[in-house]
Amino acid sequence: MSKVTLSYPHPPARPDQAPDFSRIDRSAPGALDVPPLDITAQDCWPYAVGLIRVLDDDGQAAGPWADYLGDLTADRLKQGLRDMLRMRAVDQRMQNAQRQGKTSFYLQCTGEEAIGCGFQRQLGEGDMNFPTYRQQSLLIAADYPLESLLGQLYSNDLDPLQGRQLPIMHSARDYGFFSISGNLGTQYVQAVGWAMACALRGNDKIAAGWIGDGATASNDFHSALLSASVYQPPVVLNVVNNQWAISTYTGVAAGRSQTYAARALGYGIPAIRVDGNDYLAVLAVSKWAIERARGGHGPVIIEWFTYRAAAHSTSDDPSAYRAKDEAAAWPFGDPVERLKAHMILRGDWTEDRHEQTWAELLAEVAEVQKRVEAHGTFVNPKPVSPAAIFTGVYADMPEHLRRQRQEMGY
Ligand SMILES: Cc1ncc(C[n+]2csc(CCOP(=O)(O)OP(=O)(O)O)c2C)c(N)n1
Ligand SMILES: [Mg+2]
Repeated sequence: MSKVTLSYPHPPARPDQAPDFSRIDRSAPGALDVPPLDITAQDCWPYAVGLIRVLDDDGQAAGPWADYLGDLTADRLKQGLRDMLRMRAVDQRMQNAQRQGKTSFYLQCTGEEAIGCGFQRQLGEGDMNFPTYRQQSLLIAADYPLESLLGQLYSNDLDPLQGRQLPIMHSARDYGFFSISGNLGTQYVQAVGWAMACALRGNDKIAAGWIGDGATASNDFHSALLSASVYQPPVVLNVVNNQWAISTYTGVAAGRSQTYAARALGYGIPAIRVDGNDYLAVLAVSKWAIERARGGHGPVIIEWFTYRAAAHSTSDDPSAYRAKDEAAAWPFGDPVERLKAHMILRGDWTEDRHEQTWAELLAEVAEVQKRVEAHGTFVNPKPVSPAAIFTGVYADMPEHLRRQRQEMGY
């Protein structure tokens, strides 16, 4: 009998089983200190396999990362909570809009709101994100107009891309949000390239790449890490580990690597792993990583440890492949509930104000939605002019295209 067998990773629980997160280590907030900005990859091992946390289970902020953040004003926390709630309101209403047939496709980021909302609030003007389709929270926290966000989803004349892209594939250069590509992984190499250009220009801007746990299996992930390791550009490389890649359990992309952050160490890139459902931990580590990149210390990888609470997209049904109550059993809770508990503990917030704010934000989104839908939806289409195919590519339209446009009668 051969001793050689192949190993196949299996999720800890399938639909007919109880959720099981016993494999996850929950070290206490404060277990890890704040490393110096010029820390080397060799010294990063504890940070790459540990987990930075600030909020404990009762909503208390504790430890060196809380001190590093300094005193956060009540307004700052309210802004964070409103960002996350606004994100959730948009997700809920757009999910429903897809179910009503008004748009072809939607994809929620439920449970992951803290990551983009917190990170964006630490970026500076002119910094550039290279996001995936699940970082719409970056746009919310960049105060991107809801009219443009929703217009893109309905592909009507309020869509800045004029219907040229799949709904959810936003592009907003002025808000630090590079065009999303449907091909997973491509944005990681682009982020490194952009950061190299920032260094060459000496403009003190940085780039931030974003990738999901599943997409770290792509060649682009490794090419990006190698280029970042060689040229040391100012880039923050984010891995959002939400435990699933559609129906594929995260263990398939991880293999025997202890964490995704640990992958970076082989490339000589410092890495840090963070509780992505802890808004304060997100603010603290984002601040550290962004300061580090801008300070000329080279690339850094952040693994955001989180859970995809909703379906992959409107085309997916997770009840077919994962335990029913898995989201509720996630050991790091829900980011909105955790920040809310912290603010109530500080005396800055109440349950009533929370309910009232949620109702206000839902009403705000519903009002914008109504206005945007008047410009056309899938059930009430108002197609953009065919002449739009001639715009948006050339600054000066070549002669042959000018002729073709005239032949079309525009
Ligand atoms: C190059 C490439 N391969 C496959 C796909 C199909 N695909 C779309 S989303 C997805 C799962 C990605 O999972 P992950 O990277 O964990 O991101 P998440 O959806 O969890 O945010 C796959 C395989 C694709 N879009 N591009
Ligand atoms: Mg994933």
